[in-house]
Amino acid sequence: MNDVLVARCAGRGARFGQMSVESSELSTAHVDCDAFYVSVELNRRPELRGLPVVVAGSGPRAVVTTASYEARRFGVGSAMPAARARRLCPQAVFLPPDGAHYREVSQRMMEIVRSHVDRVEVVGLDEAYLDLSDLYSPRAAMRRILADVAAATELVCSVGIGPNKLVAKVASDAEKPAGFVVLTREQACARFAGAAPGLVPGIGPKTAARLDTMGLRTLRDLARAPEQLLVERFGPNHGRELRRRARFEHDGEVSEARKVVSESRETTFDEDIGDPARLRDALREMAGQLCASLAAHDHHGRTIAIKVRLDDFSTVTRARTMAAPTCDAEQVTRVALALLEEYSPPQPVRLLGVRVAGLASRGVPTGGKRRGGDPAGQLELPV
Ligand code: TTP
Ligand code: MG
Repeated sequence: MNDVLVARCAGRGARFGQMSVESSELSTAHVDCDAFYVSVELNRRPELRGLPVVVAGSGPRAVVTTASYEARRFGVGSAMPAARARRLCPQAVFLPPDGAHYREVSQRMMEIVRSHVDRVEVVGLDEAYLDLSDLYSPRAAMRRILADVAAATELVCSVGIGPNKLVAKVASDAEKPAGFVVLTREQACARFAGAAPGLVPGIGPKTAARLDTMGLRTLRDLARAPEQLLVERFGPNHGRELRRRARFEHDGEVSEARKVVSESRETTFDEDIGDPARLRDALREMAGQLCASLAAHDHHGRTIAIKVRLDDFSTVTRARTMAAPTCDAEQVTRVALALLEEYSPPQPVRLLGVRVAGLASRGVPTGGKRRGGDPAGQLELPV
């Protein structure tokens, strides 16, 4: 306990005049560690500080989990094949991932956050939403939390504070590393008006591409688009939701445990594919990306499924349930390939997808999605 906690005001509003305005406008924070895996590694290998450091597996299909900001300057980034990262930055120090250790550090971090704030929604190993609405001074509380996290774990985090989760999420990403960005909804609209719609979680690349063809290239364009137009193109729910998101309107609560049911990746090919080898390659790649994302969220699922849409649009799914939950790329790939072989598509394939369902997390509650939306895939509950 500390003085921020002690300073909570029960009947917020009446007594604290100015404070009540601040509290109601700044009810939500999003906190996300900077270069999480790398930062954890550097804490036990301080001699590597300041160097380009990449955490990646070692097999031929290994991908980068994360890169230090020094390595990012060379263009190295998450989910990139490790071989490409080595070409871009040969001088980087490559370290193998140590998931168990990252989970342990994550738990320590979240315990500290929870010691300050009652309602915390953990949405990944290194990120969480915090309900600040009971706090006397949200900014001071967040500074204190950051200091306590740094003291206990040596981790540096970026923070966004706003009136809802959407503003908080985008704000925390806006000035990484060590960002501390506080925005009202109106300020968020103004600040990100010129950004592409895909900046906002929940607007994925396919939607962004469709918006682009409609001439809606910025959040400002989207926020000002006639609702009727969006409803016609995207249907009533999605159409209205897009416009709301572009206006940074969001009423999702910070909830302590949300159930994310499944996560998937799927691709519609530019041309239908009949060649089994090409289908296998595509499936391998998607399974790798999916598992990287599952691992990043500490999500493990028992059911592995594939989806195949043929050239006549008929669609089949095939699934298999494992004895234990997994996010292991090798296992998911092996099962997905076996399911594909068993089905053996009788016609050229238009769309291929892979899904891991029955998700749960080890150590931290299940939660939401990655920054900037869920780039290639579908996560069942957005933000
Ligand atoms: P992020 O918070 O997305 O990334 P980061 O913490 O490395 O960098 P920053 O927030 O400063 O931009 O993800 C948290 C961890 O999840 C990351 O350190 C490694 C893991 N991860 C993967 O394993 N694969 C991925 O594709 C991504 C994006 C992250
Ligand atoms: Mg992070």
